[in-house]
Amino acid sequence: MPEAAPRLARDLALLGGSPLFSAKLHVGGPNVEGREALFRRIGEALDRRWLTNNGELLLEFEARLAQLLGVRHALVLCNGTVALEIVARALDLSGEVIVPSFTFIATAHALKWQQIEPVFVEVAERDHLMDPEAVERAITPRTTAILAVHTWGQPCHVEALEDIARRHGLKLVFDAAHAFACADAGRPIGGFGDAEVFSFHATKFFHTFEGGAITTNDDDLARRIKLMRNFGFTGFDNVESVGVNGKMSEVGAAMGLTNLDQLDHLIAVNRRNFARYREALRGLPGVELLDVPEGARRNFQHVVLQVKEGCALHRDDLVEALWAENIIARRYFYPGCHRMEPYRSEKAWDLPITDRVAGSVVILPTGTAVGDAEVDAVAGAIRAILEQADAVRTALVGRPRLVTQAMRVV
Ligand code: T4K
Repeated sequence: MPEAAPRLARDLALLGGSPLFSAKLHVGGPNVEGREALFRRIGEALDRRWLTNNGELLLEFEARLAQLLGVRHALVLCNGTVALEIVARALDLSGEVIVPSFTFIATAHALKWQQIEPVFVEVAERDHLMDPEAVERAITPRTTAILAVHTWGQPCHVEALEDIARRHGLKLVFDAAHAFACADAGRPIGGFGDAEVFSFHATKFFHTFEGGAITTNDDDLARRIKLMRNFGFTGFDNVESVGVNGKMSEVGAAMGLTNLDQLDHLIAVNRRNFARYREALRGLPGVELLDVPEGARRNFQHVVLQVKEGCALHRDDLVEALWAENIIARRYFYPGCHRMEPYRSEKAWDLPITDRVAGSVVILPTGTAVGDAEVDAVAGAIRAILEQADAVRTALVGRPRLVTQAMRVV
């Protein structure tokens, strides 16, 4: 392990040098190990001519997930967002549901899409997790549930939230999109609250191309969810409830099974990258990695750098300089759900801590596309950019911003 990341022996790209990486280094570059096993499983599904709807691979995948997570039911779906919507329906949520604003927009949209009002509350600056006291203050007669997020794979304040939910007669759901294979004091994430929801999107360390899962120990809820993900069908010609198509195909399940075989390896890679970032960035003034407590069971898929007050550069300038190097660091979850439509037009939200956190976070690349050399190069770039803060700031004046110009395909 190096004592400090190497300095860049070249000009920063923003200052006229060529980019450090010749191709873009992404946050969330998918893990693509185990191709032989994947292709074998897909081949078997093709041979069976059974491609979706409770196929053999899906059933095996669900059984292995339930065992791994220590839950009675692990129901796999087409993505995490639809999984959240189906949970909201299956639990009959309505009125208002309390959520953090500092989360991916899908957490809020899944509610809104079901005509439920997300009520945004603050997170704690220390860990970016929803503040239970803020939750309690936000409860009104219209509140039906709390939807908490295990942000960056850290367990929420589960006991405090369970206590609040019990005292106020509210449902409790966890958005565990980041928290696959994580645990809270030895208990796997997956078994808390009424249900937990995972995302297996391609950019997650454990993925099924697109996909998600709902875990629960409630047999009735599991039955309703199973019906809802398949149009409400109970038989070939019988529909028992309103439903949607939330199914995962056998190709997705094949990827899931293959990634389950790789799980320990994928976590080990992330853990190693995280440790190397931590060493390489240690003591660098103005920035700090969000740490993971010793011995905590985490997947280490998010390397969260916080740009502190008094840092030589503004967070956005640092990210801009990294993008110039082809290091596509991300500003998750800037600017916060409360500052995006439709929510920002509906109410003047006052969430100063969320604003501060959303304005300070930089997510760095990790996963199997990243090794020691890449970690050292990214950390070295951060160091060099901060050391040349004045020149970087001057170079950015009047220059079109890469980060805000990068439009999504619509
Ligand atoms: N709740 C929470 C707390 C979540 O974080 C998420 C999803 C959800 C719910 C909803 O779950 P899903 O419905 O997605 O299953 C990404 C992911 O799309 C999203 O799944 C994830 N959270 C969120 C935190 O990050 P974007 O908008 O940054 O994704 P995208 O597709 O633009 O990809 C990010 C970068 O990864 C790209 O710049 C390029 C790279 N990439 C992407 C893909 C798809 C690749 O290199 N290869 C690829 O195949 O949201």
